[in-house]
Amino acid sequence: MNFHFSSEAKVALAKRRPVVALESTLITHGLPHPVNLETARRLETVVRDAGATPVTIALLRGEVHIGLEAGELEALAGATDARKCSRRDLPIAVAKGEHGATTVAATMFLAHRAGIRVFATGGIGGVHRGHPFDVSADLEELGRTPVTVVCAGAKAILDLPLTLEALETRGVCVVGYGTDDFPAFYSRSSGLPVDTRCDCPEEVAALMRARDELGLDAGLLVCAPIPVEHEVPASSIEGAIAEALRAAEEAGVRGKEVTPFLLARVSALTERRSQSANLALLENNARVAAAIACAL
Ligand code: PSU
Ligand code: MN
Repeated sequence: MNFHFSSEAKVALAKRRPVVALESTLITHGLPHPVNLETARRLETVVRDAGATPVTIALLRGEVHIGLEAGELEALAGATDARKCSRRDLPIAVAKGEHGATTVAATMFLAHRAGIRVFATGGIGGVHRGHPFDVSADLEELGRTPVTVVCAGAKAILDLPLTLEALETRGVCVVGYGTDDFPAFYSRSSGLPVDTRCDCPEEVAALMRARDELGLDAGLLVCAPIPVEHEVPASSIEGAIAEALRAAEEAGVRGKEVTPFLLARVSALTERRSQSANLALLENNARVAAAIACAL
């Protein structure tokens, strides 16, 4: 299948320059318009300023795009009909000629196929609270695709201890970037330990090299805590999360709708405090990912 490459992506990949993949589900399903467009542009700028090339991945009219031109990014952010695409949804969007927004799992898969090794997102999916069989396909993908994913931990709406167990089962090494604790998205620590700590991009590059030399093909999960000035203490957000979870149960929300529903509820309940934290950690992750791409 032919992939469309943005002009910037084409040059950067051909010249083997540092490249950072960015996902698109957070644009269409994670943030409201027009904050989503501003954020998507801002993340691309942050990556460029850090010396790497941003490559936002999405499907437009059923075609895989590795990097979006400015007008394409704007169209995606304004689209109300984009399908949230995890791995299993990709063939559906392609066959039906739909716009598709890629989750962490689908973005990893496509980035890997395009030869991109580093990817920045907000928080990965994981095991849902009270629903231990609702396990995000992000975790499966991390177990089978050698892309380094920079995140602020798993989203706080999830069961974090079970999410770490599921990552261990899948052979995914969880790195704390400048921390010994697994971050909890809106707050810097979940109180749970990571597998190892890296304090600079070169240390992450060394882990990736060792993984490759061993012939392992799992992804690496690099967890950078939200910058301290933007942190929302777990104690002040836990009430909103509990209420959002109750609302989801009551409304019978299931499957791929669960995560967008919970994120929107928590954002509304915290009067957007969670949303501004979300933006701050996304920017931070883009910066860390660019530094890792440059160190490779
Ligand atoms: N992190 C955010 N906002 C989001 C997501 C992550 O800050 O919208 C998205 C990612 O694309 C992630 C997806 O892959 O939610 C997980 O969805 P699910 O739990 O249905 O696998
Ligand atoms: Mn799910």
